[in-house]
Amino acid sequence: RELERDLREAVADEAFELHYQPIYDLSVERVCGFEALLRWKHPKRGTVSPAEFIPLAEELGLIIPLGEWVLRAACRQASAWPDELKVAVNVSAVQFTSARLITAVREALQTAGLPGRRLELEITESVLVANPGSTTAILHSLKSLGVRVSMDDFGTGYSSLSYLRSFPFDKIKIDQSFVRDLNASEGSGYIVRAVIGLGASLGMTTTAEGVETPDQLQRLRAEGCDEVQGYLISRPVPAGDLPALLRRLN
Ligand code: G
Ligand code: G
Ligand code: MN
Ligand code: NA
Repeated sequence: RELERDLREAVADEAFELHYQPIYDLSVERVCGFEALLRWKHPKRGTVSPAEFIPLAEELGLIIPLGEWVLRAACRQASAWPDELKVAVNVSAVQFTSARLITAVREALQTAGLPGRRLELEITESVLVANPGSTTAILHSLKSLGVRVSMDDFGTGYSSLSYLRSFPFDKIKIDQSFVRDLNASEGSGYIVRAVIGLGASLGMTTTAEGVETPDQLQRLRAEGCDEVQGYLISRPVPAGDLPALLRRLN
């Protein structure tokens, strides 16, 4: 397939770019970090979404070099930001269980001179479902590097509650589907409230994703959510736009 050949070439040429979406801390009303979101600048198709090419990269075994490129690029770019800003990187299932993960994270931090506490790794529930046995050891190895770990897209997978109890997550990212319905459906409001309460009880930070309207933001504030992320604050932007974005938001 054509896309397959192009992706192999793109990984070899590192023809990717990271965009960054701010994560906003409601307790201090400031940006506390950015989530790195991968973009492929395809010569003919334009920008291709990771939702399309990550599954293909996993299938072709390209996710390891690609994921390591993301880690290196994110750590290098974050090392130029003010010290209070963290960078969050998404880790796919295949990358999470690869034998190289811990080494790759350690090397990316070292090469960039970035302290581990400034890196957050986002892992989805589906990753845990696929590898419950090895997960605890991997998470502890990451945490021994000072890195924080977040459960991404919380509420969309399976066995969420037992996973929260069993695994040492620092943060819960409430899936955008619950935030979208926050003011339209009573049920979503109850779920968001329950997850924020659960996070607080377990000593985990809660971040609401996909915040698009002032009403949603107001509700999340009222419920005591720690952090928000979404188009209302900002869409993901190229690294060069971050200084102006920080001036506008902080
Ligand atoms: O940025 P966007 O909304 O297009 O992202 C689509 C999906 O791709 C999301 O699920 C997001 O988590 C995932 N994604 C974005 N960047 C990366 C990345 O660097 N690595 C992995 N594994 N997934 C990513
Ligand atoms: O799976 P993950 O949560 O990592 O994916 C983040 C995805 O959500 C990215 O593709 C990002 O572009 C997208 N996103 C971020 N903020 C919003 C938002 O406010 N609304 C919508 N619809 N998507 C968003
Ligand atoms: Mn994410
Ligand atoms: Na998410």
